[in-house]
Amino acid sequence: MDTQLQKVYDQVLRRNPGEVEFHQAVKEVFDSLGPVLRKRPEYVEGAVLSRICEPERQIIFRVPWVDDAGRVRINRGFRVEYSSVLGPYKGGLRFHPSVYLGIIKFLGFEQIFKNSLTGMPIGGAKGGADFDPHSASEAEVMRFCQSFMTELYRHLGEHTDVPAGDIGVGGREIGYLFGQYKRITNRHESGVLTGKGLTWGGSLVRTEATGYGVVYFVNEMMQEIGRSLEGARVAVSGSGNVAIYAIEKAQQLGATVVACSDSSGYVVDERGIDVELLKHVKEVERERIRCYADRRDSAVFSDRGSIWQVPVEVALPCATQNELREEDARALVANRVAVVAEGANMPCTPAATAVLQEAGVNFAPGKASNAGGVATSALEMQQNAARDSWGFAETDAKLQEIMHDIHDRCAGTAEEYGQPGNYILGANIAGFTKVADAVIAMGVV
Ligand code: NDP
Ligand code: 2IT
Repeated sequence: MDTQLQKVYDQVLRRNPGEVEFHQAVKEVFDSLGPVLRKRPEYVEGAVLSRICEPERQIIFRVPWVDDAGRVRINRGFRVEYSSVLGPYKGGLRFHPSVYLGIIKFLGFEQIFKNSLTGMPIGGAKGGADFDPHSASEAEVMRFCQSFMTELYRHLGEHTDVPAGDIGVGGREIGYLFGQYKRITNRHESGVLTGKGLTWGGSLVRTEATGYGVVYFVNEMMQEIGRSLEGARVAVSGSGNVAIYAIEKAQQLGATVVACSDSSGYVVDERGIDVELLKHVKEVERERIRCYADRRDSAVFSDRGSIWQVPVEVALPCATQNELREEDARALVANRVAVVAEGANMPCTPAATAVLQEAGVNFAPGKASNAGGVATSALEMQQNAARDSWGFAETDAKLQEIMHDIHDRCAGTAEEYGQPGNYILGANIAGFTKVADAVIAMGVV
């Protein structure tokens, strides 16, 4: 790493002890920025990097609620408002037992550059709680969301901070959160959250957007190397919002998705995943992935080894951070994978990414390939601001255009910096320079 960058990185390590995912996310971006600092000394003089690494505001709060047995339960809630230079703070909420400040900060940091890449006027943020919706009843989830919003509402607003979903926060949770916001403030302020229901300010395509967007991005990458998704074998990890719609779109474009997973294991289905059955098992029944295999003759469940041992041309990690490790990358390379695109945030470990890049695999980092979700959130905000709602085809066309533009921005920047095909470098530099220029323009604030 460049010495200027190393100094700032050392400061990040000192200031944020133990936050390993945050350190990893910062290092991944910094590893790309050496050539930029050589070209633009004003970024060093203006301490732009130190400023970007320090969130504008970090909110940590108690979330008290009462479970079905009448016991008082306490969780910890977070909202890290990272950067508002490009627009209001924007980014999802994650409810998962693994959540702590380091996870929220890594996600918020990534979100700054992702949101910049979308070309939309949105800043970066992330929030959540160490709450596990899987082990809570419907009524408990509602009470938890109400308590969470009872604290968070004072920090939100359509021009201030606009959360959405992430792991463990889907349409159901956004409904409870919006209901409580509306009740406390006495305002039907639809632009305050995205991922809303379609009858109360939600946007068509937002549900599908992240998964569809990943596949639109992969389509662009494959065109670049003279290949196509038609007839390709694909593996998609996870079976949540991002995974389901990545599977749906990949199959619509002629691929066969032969495997998907959850935290309990994975299924291989050589006939191609039946996405309607998968939706039913995961979204209606809220069941484990094994139930998919129980209902489908062609599918086999496994809780040993890894989904990445299944031979595929295209691998889409869409579950969680650091789920695809060095040995997984080696297995994918041995099976001649051509494209790996991150649907989740930071799903590939640095060692895995290095293996893939050294083997010449076309690799897309999440901040580029999964940006379709937040970009469509920004489209939802546009519709809310105009008190309008657009049709599915129109919104989907905008999403496709946005993914095309992000692809070209990353590919073009990589080429400009002498590393054609390096989407990591392209995404980091293109995402960063737009934010850095805005930071400089606004003075020391
Ligand atoms: P969901 O909660 O809908 O689904 C998450 C999926 O990942 C589930 O199948 C879950 O399995 C699995 N998973 C979660 N944690 C783990 C873990 N520790 N180990 C193994 N599997 C795990 O979340 P989303 O689909 O919304 O999010 C998936 C990823 O995509 C996340 O990284 C998120 O940050 C990212 N993302 C989401 C966007 C969105 O719009 N929703 C936008 C951009 C990125 P199980 O049910 O067993 O826990
Ligand atoms: O990681 C992400 O980009 C998201 N979870 C979506 C955020 C949003 O505001 O739509």
